[in-house]
Amino acid sequence: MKITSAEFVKSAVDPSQCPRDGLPEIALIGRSNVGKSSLINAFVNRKGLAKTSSRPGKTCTINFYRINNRFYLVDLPGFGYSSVPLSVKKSWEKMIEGYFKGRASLCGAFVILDPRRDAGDVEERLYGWIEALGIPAVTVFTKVDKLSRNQLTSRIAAIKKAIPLTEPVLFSAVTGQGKVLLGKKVASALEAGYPAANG
Ligand SMILES: Nc1nc2c(ncn2[C@@H]2O[C@H](COP(=O)(O)OP(=O)(O)OP(=O)(O)O)[C@@H](O)[C@H]2O)c(=O)[nH]1
Ligand SMILES: [Mg+2]
Repeated sequence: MKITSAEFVKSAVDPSQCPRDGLPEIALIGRSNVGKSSLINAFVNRKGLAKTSSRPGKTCTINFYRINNRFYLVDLPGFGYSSVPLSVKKSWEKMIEGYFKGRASLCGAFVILDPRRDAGDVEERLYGWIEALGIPAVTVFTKVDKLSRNQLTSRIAAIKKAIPLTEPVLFSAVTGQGKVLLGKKVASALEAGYPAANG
């Protein structure tokens, strides 16, 4: 997918603040610090468009990036960041769940996983929401530059035992690996359009 434009449009903390122009959108979801914001920057070739940090908990609102004037990539706060107070964590989770369950323009959701970390209850819940919406779930393993080929293969095999994965994208924001495949997944989610169940 050729990226011709990428712009930050707005941040939202509840559904009423989300864009209403009806463009289709694809959300990036996963635990804190896995590299959701970095993936957006790498994918659209714009360092610093989405704010990133080596400390988890950087993204704390629902952020809309309009790509090619045709669709949104939506950056979400991470799940399971243990250093924020429980009340904040709960409010982020509620915000994300509210967004997910009420967003008619959602065409796809990319679950972002760090292959070095085990997947579990959090991811199971996320895949459950996505399935309930009838939108495609795409699994992306990020930071693959941090592992050897063998390490990566065995980590993915281990994670597959916990959650069923179909053809994950292997991605690195550092080397750019996986950008072409990610573009294809974006294009096919957009092509499939909105699920009937979702308006
Ligand atoms: N080596 C390597 N580092 C990465 C990659 N992607 C992200 N990082 C680093 O991982 C850290 C977290 O990246 P973010 O993009 O801020 O992660 P996030 O998932 O948006 O985090 P929250 O907003 O806190 O949920 C930063 O220090 C990034 O530089 C990658 O592909 N390779
Ligand atoms: Mg982020």
